[in-house]
Amino acid sequence: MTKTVYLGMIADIMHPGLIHIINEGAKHGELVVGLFTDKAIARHKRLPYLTYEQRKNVVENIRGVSRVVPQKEWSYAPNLRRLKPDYMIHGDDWQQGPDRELREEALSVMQEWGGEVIEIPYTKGIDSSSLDKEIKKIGTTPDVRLKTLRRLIDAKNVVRILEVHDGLSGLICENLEVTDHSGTESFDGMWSSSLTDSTSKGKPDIEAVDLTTRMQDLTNVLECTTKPIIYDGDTGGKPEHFVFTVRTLERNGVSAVIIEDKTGLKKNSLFGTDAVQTQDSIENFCAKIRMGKNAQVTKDFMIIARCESLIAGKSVDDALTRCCAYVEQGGADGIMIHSKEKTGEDIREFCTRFHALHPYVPIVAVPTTYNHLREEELADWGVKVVIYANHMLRAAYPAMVKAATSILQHHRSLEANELCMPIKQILELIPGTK
Ligand code: SPV
Ligand code: MG
Repeated sequence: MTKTVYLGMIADIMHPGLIHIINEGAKHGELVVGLFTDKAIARHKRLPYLTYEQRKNVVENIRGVSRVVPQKEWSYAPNLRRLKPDYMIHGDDWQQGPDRELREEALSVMQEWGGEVIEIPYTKGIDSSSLDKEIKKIGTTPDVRLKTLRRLIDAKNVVRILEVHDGLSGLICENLEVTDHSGTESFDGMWSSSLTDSTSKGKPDIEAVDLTTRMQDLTNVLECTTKPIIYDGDTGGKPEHFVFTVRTLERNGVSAVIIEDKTGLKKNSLFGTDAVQTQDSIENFCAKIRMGKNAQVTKDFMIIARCESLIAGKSVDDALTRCCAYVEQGGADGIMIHSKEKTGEDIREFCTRFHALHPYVPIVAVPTTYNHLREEELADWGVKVVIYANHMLRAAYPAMVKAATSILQHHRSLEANELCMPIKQILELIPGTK
């Protein structure tokens, strides 16, 4: 009987190293490729450039591949146990580094039926990680960027978004990674905040900075990043104007706009009931969302309805009634529920109840005041997207004031120097200076 060989692959960027391992695998029998799904990858690495279907299409047309099956977990064990292949093949690079545990597990699982693990020398000089870096340098297209948010929402337990207000904060969101024992953490995308966009221009957060001005600055972010963007659209303005906003954002590759159910002069929500603010009627707001949905060109762009009931001191029931209508009558693609309550209890109640009614509608939360809660806990309540809405600007401002104060106090910058990054470091921060 023909032997079977299992090979797990992401197969995003094809290169000779991958063809080599396919050829080696096929020598031992019928080669089954376990193609990692977006979900399997999302917790461990960035999402592939190609979708699962696109990758599948490429791999099943490579000579030597008998068939392609989805690998839905990061661990090989479930697929190995299901398929019980005679061989599993892998590059010997997993003997070191973070994949060591996967290797141990695969070796012991294969023993359950007397299967064998074949390790072949890793192809030097060409590998997916270095190609990945090269591709990242090229950047992205509006179309690819736009689609990424929906893919992340589908693939991840919780999507982590950071506020950015210029190219530099954009680069932090794009590149920062923190590695600890449980893996590597990074941000999934960016929040273009009305609060920080206005504040960084010395203006109040009252829709005084117009779309054109905000887009000009967002262009700087778009130019040096690839991650998806969620745009804070304030109230969305007049419905007749909102349709143009949707088209502008889409054309620029923004993935989603969030509009809030306020009317009249909008003030920042974190004032709570200290500022007089009026909520729009359910009818009007649904009509505005619908006009936006009808105006969008792509199928992937998202219009997320933001409910201000809890900010306005109203009940969770009121928020639920509104949000259900925004989804059912307005056609909103998601809900953002906002609160400035410190405990997060109102958010917990809203999310658990809304999630039970609409389990597939993504909930967005902005834990600025209830910031003791971790993403995992919010996700347990049904939150899909967590936005850290203002932290880059709030961190930058006190640091700048500190340095400026020191110069005033000492009539020189010697003392401020240690508050600043070294000149060498800032010169090398942005590649391409030299
Ligand atoms: C923003 O970042 O501008 C927001 C979120 O709208 S909040 O400031 O919390 O209202
Ligand atoms: Mg705002």
